[in-house]
Amino acid sequence: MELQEKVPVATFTQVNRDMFMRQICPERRPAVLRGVCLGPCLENWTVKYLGQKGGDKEVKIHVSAVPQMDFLHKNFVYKTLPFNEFVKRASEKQHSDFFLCEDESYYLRSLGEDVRKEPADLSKQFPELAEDFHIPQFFEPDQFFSSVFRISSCGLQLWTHYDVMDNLLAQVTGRKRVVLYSPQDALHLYLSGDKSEVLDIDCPDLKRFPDFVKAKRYECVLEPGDLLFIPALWFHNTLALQFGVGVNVFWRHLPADHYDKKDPYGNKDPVAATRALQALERALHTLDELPADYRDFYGRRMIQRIQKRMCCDRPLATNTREDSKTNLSRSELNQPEFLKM
Ligand SMILES: O=C(O)CCC(=O)C(=O)O
Repeated sequence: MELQEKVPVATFTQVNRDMFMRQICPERRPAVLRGVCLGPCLENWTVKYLGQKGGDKEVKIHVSAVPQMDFLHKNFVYKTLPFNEFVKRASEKQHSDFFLCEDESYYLRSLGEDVRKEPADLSKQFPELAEDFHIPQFFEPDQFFSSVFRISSCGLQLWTHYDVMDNLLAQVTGRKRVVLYSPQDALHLYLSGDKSEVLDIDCPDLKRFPDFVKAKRYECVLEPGDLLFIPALWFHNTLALQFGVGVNVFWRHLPADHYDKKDPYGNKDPVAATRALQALERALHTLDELPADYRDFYGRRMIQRIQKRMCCDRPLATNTREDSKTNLSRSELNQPEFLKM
């Protein structure tokens, strides 16, 4: 059986703004940054302290009976709890108060005040805790988009997805495994919107997802105090090895007008990409005017056109090995999965 290629994520120490801007960010590859000052949160953020300072502010959380959250079959429910009660429950394995079962798993992705309009901002939703967390100044203040609490029960696994902004994921307490896939492996991940349908990345169903083995698996384990740079469009899947508290900071690395203005989560595709995808849908709809064999033939010509354009239009700072992957082989081109995309 073909095995998935595995690569450790590069680790950097003593990173300052200059090094990040010159050496790390332009590479457009994930990187673990060790030893960056994150402030007193590293010592302070015990369960008790988080509960005291975060108080009983209501938070909307994901709760599931099993630790692997499945967005396809929605095996989780959204519930609301006071923040202090949520942190207590997320930190314990067995619960005396629960929604689904005694050993249910919890996950918080904090939201803005007006969930539909405002991105999450720790300094607004949790001002006292925000004082403890020093956002690394690796981008200009006007590029800042959001700061988001990521608090998970031990064992909680979040599905593989991408975001459209650059991201620093700070692991404040607890250890977390993160697996990442390059945007250039998008065709091997069986996407449904911004998420991969391959839920069990450690034991994938290769009958359903035979091309998944072709995706190169980048992996790291974040320790408390580590930052993970997740460049925009890189797919990531997280697994909390312990109860853990993280904060991720998104910033706009493209000019502001590329981003959808109504996007509190930072995961709507850039406006030009949305327009292009809509145009593709219209083009496919137009092909429906033709008989099946003509649709197939002109569909293939369209694929070829896109493929030629992609080969001339290579992303900056990718190595030749990865570049060779963007050139789809003839057999990949003939696969129905590709035709469906
Ligand atoms: O840390 C997590 O649980 C998920 C992080 C994530 O999805 C992100 O930073 O975009």
